[in-house]
Amino acid sequence: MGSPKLNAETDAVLAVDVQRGFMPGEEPGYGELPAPGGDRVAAPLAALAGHVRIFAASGDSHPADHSSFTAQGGIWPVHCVAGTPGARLHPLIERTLTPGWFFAKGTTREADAYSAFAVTDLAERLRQAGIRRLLVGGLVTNVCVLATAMDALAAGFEVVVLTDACAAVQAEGVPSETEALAQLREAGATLASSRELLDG
Ligand code: VGL
Ligand code: ZN
Repeated sequence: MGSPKLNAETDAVLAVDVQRGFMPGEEPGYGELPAPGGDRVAAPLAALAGHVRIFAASGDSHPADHSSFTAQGGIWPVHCVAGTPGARLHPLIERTLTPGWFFAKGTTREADAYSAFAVTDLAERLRQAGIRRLLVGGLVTNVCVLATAMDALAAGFEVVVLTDACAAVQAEGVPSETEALAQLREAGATLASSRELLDG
């Protein structure tokens, strides 16, 4: 297992779906499918930005009749529809993102894509950039962070899951946050807080 010490050359941050729709709040777009504490994950992610070369982000960008929505027989309320406020990244992530490193997913009606690797060239891009380890956080721990971090491990990257930069939802048919983190640890991810990394 790699030490949690930061390496500016070979580490990248991957902010998974830090979008208004997954955060509690009253303003436009917030509260569609809110993870309690979801508005608190942006700051610890952004705090790592000065220590890595690449700050990548993914986001749900669903059509209005996406198959994962309850009206279509799916399990989720309408969330993160492309072009609506709910799909926008948290402003801090928007400002911190490395230009060209945003990856949209869930863009077609039929296919859900919980993992940021599923329908993108993210793995290729990271390899070409010489990235070996991903510092992963975002929303939500037990769905898209889980799927993304699992795929990152399967693709051969080292993975640190940032425990203070994740938030979960409770829903039927998805693992609890505790189960999700246990799965990730068993698959080879390191669990650490952004503080631990920064204090290195
Ligand atoms: C997510 C539920 C539905 C996520 C996306 O980003 O974790 N969760 N779509
Ligand atoms: Zn979604």
